[in-house]
Amino acid sequence: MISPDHPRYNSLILREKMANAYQEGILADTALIAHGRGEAFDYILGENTSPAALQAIRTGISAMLLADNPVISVNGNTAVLSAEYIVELSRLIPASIEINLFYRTPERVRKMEKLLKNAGATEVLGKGGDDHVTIPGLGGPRSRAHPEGIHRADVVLVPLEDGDRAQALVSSGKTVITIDLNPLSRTAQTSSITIVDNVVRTIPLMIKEVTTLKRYSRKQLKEILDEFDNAKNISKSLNLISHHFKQDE
Ligand code: PTJ
Repeated sequence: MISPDHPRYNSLILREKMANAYQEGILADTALIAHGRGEAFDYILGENTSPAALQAIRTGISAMLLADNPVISVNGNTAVLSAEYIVELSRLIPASIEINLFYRTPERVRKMEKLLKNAGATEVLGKGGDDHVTIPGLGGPRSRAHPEGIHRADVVLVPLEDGDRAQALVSSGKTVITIDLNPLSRTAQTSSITIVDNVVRTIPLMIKEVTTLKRYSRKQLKEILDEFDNAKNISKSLNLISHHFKQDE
């Protein structure tokens, strides 16, 4: 039992959630390693959503609202940490939800589907062989795409993605929005819009932003997209990190 008085209470609760989900077979063992790497970056980013991340969130939502076929690609970590918020975001945009696993097993897919349905999802793509189209330039299970989902999508939100897949999605002409605490990861560097923030903070903020931006015209949303420079935005997060290490100067 973790005491709410513990100074690292929120972080410990998330760890417990991840460890339990691993015990239940929802997560691969390496998911815990990925989570730990995320924790380390979050720590040096100050465990806050930065102004740069807020701008990327605003841009990402503009892209999703302008899209013809937006899709949210969900892996184990994202589902365990944010299932209810993912479902809410997909309902508000509206966007399809598609399961895509790096360490794919039929059992994990079934458990992920159950988790997402329990969180309120009515339709979940990417299960039981329905995702039979291959993303060009990518091998293995993560190359799978549903014909009406990721295959057809013009904008894909891929939280905590693997670099090869982000690259392959960009190369196939899609706008790729990622959420990744590591601004140096290949995913962060290759995506179209990189939100350097913790998925647990980002998705609720994205939901808030949808409510605001739904009142905007397509022209205004396009202006937000046009003003955005992903490389510059990532540099702002890197500056934040270097500032953290120079705090005694
Ligand atoms: O469920 P599966 O089988 O699809 O596997 C999912 C993981 C995440 C295990 C798999 O995609 C993987 O190995 O990912 P990587 O290559 O370790 O990348 C994960 C990235 O997400 C790293 O750059 C982490 O810094 C980042 N990250 C970890 N936790 C969070 C995060 N970014 C945002 N929010 C987090 N909570």
